[in-house]
Amino acid sequence: MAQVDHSKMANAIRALAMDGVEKAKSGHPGLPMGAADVATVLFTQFLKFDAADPKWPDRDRFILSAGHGSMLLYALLYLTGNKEMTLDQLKNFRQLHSKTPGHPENFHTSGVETTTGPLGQGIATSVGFALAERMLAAEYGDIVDHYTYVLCSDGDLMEGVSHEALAMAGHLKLSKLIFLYDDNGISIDGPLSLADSVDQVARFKAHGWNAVHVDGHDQVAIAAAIKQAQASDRPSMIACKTKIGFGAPTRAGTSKAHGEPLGAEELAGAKKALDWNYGPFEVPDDILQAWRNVGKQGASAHADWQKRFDALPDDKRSEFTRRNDHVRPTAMADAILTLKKKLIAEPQTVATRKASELALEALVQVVPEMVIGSADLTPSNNTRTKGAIEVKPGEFKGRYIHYGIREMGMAAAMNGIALHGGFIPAGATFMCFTDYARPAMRISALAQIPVIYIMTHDSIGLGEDGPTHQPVEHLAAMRAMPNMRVFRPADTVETAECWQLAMEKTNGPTMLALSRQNLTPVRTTHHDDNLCADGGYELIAAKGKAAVSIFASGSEVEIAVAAQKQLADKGIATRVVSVPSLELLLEQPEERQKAIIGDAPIKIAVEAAVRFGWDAVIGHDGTFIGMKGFGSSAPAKELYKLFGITAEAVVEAATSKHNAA
Ligand SMILES: Cc1ncc(C[n+]2csc(CCOP(=O)(O)OP(=O)(O)O)c2C)c(N)n1
Ligand SMILES: [Mg+2]
Repeated sequence: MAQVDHSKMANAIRALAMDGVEKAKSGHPGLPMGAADVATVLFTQFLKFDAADPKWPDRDRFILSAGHGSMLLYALLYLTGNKEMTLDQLKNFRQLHSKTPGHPENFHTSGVETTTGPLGQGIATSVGFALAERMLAAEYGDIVDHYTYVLCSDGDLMEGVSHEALAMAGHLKLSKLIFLYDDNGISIDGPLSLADSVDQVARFKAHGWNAVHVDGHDQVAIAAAIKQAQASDRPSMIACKTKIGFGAPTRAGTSKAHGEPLGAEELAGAKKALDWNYGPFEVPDDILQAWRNVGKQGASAHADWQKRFDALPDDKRSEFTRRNDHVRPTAMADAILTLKKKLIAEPQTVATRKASELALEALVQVVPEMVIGSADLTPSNNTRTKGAIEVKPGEFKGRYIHYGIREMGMAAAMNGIALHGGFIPAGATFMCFTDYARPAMRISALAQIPVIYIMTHDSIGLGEDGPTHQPVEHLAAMRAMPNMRVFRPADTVETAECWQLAMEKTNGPTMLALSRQNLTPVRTTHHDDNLCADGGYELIAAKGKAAVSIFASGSEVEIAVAAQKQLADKGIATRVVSVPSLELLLEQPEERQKAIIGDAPIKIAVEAAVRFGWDAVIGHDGTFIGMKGFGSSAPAKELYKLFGITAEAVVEAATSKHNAA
């Protein structure tokens, strides 16, 4: 078979990217044109993959961190023969229902490893991919042995999260992580010199990486650098000096090439300069065939792998598959049930962060794929189970991760760990610092990644650390995020139930909002059913027809319970509805919601947070007892008094409304 020249293969990417963006009348031709040589070297000479099976567990991962360059990835998927990525898909770039959205989406397009677009996310997520690979290899040996390659841009490296990602990867010695940096010196506003003068190679080296410069259009130099990177005992960064929009006669090397169609004249000029004499979306047979062969190159490695995999003992093989497919162990439900019975038999007045630790102790016994960690708040988050072993630099047998004070880096790494497959990541910090983790939490939600966020110190109830640490708007903010499940359990039993629901949600993330302060058990009788599963349930029924319904979550449920007793003593029929997940309750079918919310004329919600969202349950005319502004520094009990979040306040509100009726 005749060899096809490297430059022709690279130009096929350039041409498809130009044509795709032109037809869509929007998109980013500059990166695919500039990085085409780098991508061609990587895909033709190094990337281990089999286009016939984009989900082969031991494939090398390729992450396009600079998601705006999506046409590069789509062109590669098409050229190498990914079945779903037809030429029609390229022609429908950025159109409704196409497999070629503006930025790559893993849950939508086969062959896309993670959702990118917000700069910095891809590189931070890649740390989790590379870490998961090493951790899984530590368990399964040579059936897990692949690289994680990342194509990143100036923007990726300017984003703050890049610092967290680099530091983590360098510290852990993730030697199979290789960054190809599209070092084109251009961003949207113009030359990088407008806003940046970092020596990236020196910076990576300072983080413990192996880092070099190469000419990003010299295929031999690129290949040599990748070879060297593969052999390194540290993660590697290859700064590939490229020209953005390579080939475009007037726009190459300028920000004009970054994010708009070239236009007919410039496009024709580029094709001429590249000696590409073909019509829109046309790739000559010999070039296409050469690319298709690249897509098949990995088939023999895949077959070898399959043999090794098939030779594993049955139980090891089925366990690998179960974990890879995000199927939860059958023993999990029983473990939670046993724990619930024990918690009823021996009630404990503890903080829900402690209750979460009890649930974790039970879960880690039966769910070996749990990877737990904290952003340097291990003793406060109660995340470390007995006998947990930490992951150390170059040593990946442990399952506890000290993420350092890197909330967004942690969240993004967890996305990568979950997307890689084989693990369920759960990570913790103070709930107030969801603000720091939020951009990656949003990717978890959008990209349907099963990550569990353990967020402790969930209100003014944390007390003395004061308003900088006391979340007030964070519950509302997280509830507003589509596909982010928020649970705020009220006691040990609810915490166990919410943990079970978090573990069972495999199409998106869960956040557990947990108290610092001790809470009185509100669940005193055992139920086999998971009462938190509908988001809310009647905890205490009214004697007779209810005049008052009190709704509460987490630490305020005990306040609702105390108020109910006082109101009942006054002869005002009152019920309590515990609402561990407001948004899950509001997702129930209308009839179910009605049954849970009930029709008591007086509705009161109690939550040590802002009202936002609660009107859907209590109505505009409902009473909300909670926070209107930031908290304060003092012991928790005094703060609850100061802000009027007390049983007495609930009783007074209910009584005055009842008397006025
Ligand atoms: C977090 C974030 N901020 C802003 C943007 C908008 N944006 C898209 S690309 C880009 C910068 C382009 O520069 P570079 O990353 O070097 O890409 P190149 O132009 O070289 O392809 C910006 C600001 C974004 N996608 N993500
Ligand atoms: Mg750039």
